[in-house]
Amino acid sequence: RRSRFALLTAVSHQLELPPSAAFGLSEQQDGPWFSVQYDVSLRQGEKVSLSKFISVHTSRDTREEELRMRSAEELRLAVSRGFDGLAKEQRAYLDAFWHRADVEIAGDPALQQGLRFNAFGLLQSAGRDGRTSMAAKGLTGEGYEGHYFWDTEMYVLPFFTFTTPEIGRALLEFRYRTLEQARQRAQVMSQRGALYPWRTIGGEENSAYFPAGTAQAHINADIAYGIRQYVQATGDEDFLVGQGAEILFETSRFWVDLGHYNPARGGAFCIDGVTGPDEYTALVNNNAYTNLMAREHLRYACETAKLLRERYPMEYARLARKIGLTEEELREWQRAADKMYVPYDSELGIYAQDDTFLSKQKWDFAGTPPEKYPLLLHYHPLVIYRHQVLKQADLVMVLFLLSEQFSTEEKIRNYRYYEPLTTHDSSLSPCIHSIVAAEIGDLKAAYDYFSRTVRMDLDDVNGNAKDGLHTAAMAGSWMAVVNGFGGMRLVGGELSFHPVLPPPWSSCRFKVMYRGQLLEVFFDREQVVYTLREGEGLVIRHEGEPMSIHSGEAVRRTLAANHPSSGGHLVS
Ligand code: IFM
Repeated sequence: RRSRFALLTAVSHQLELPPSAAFGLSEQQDGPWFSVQYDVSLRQGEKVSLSKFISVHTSRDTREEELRMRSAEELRLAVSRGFDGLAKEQRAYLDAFWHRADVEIAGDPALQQGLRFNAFGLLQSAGRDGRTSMAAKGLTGEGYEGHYFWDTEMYVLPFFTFTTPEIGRALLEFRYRTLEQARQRAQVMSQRGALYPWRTIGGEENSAYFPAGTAQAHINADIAYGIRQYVQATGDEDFLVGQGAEILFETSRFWVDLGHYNPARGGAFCIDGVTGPDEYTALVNNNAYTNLMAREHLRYACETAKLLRERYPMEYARLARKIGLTEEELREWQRAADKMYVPYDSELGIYAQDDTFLSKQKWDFAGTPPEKYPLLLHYHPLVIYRHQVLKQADLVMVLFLLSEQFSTEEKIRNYRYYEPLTTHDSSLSPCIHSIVAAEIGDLKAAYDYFSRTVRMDLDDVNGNAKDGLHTAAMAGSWMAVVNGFGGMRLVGGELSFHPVLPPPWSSCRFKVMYRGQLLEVFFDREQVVYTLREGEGLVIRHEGEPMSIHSGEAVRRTLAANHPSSGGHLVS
């Protein structure tokens, strides 16, 4: 009533009867309930079939006064195509989807089923019109009130970027459409630029509990990361020039205004009073994930400004005028990035999750019985915040996202420190641990974490599937195969692979779209075969070695026996 959002659902029935069958129809209305009853007399062996055609229209696409007319037309069209015609169209659509998105694993039917269930669920729930996104629970339940989170850019978007890029673009367009609300939000927070809401439907901030809500400013950097990945994977500079750049610039302004050059840290750029991805640690200074991702964000904004200035000077001038962008600001973004503070503990040889995390008391895991998990349902947040305990991947996540910035030894040390402190009380956590575990050669952990993710909803692993599916984990299961076992990374626009097969499987096959070309990756224990299914040719890296693949060509490589990941052993 308040939003004046109107929705109209219309139904048309097509009843097919034997010519001689007697037939009666009655319609009833009881308050808001409307029903239609058909009475048909049949002889044994005769059959009756009822096709139900349903249309759904909203005032977002059609003016409210025209909804009835529009629905009637749509229904007429649907009935004229008939069930078979519509099913054929749907099949063609889904065949095209599976052709690019299917992942096949041989030797594990239950996990195979989970992967397909997840891909299909993602497709069903993703917004495609640039005005809607992907709710944390998709369209499947009322958990999180239908809100969109960072789950979209960091989990769901990669799946679409690499399989169905047109949906990837639509998800990012949603952020452009809601940029104005993000600008207003930054103002409310007394900052310049734009701050995207932690949870939203229409673009406004809908978080009630700010320590694990608005304080998660990393969402700005997550969106920037999603834009970069999408643009590098698709080559869609049209999106970057027309929409992405404005998002990147406005959100960069927020960072330089939020942070400060701290004399107590040798003049390094510090970001205080934020919450990182781990929601069991709140309102901290210098969350390493946030600072590393903000640094990347600022760098990419500077690169984008340079690209636009050189290649799209008119569009750049127009945008700079529109948002009042100055050269001085660009220098400031670069300076903040160059001087970004990243907390590091040289004694432990690891990154500190934030300025105070490592000095806190460790959570008493041995004294916490299984029924006390998830911790958030049994302990006051303040109790949890005082301890070294994680709800979900935080520093471990950035080891994957900015993989090229850490050595294998660093990854191992950091993973070994944070993994035992992580409860995985968030469904967003196991898939990320699976990916990093695969990279450092702990195949058993990688496989266990993957198994926990891939059937999360089919087996109701977290006991809350009644509230809706876990879309981030669903997309995370795709990432665990492609980025984890397939070892795919996109660095500087270059696609690389480092496949390793977990012991229970006999082979794995997936495809990725890259700059309009479709690459198939098949690997078993001995070899990997890269085949360019669509496209003229591309250059990728296999275990660091550059290789060209031409149209229709299959290139084979023996899998290296001495890499930490291929032997399943662990470098310590
Ligand atoms: O966005 C996530 C968050 O990281 C953990 N709690 C649930 C949110 C929605 O899935």
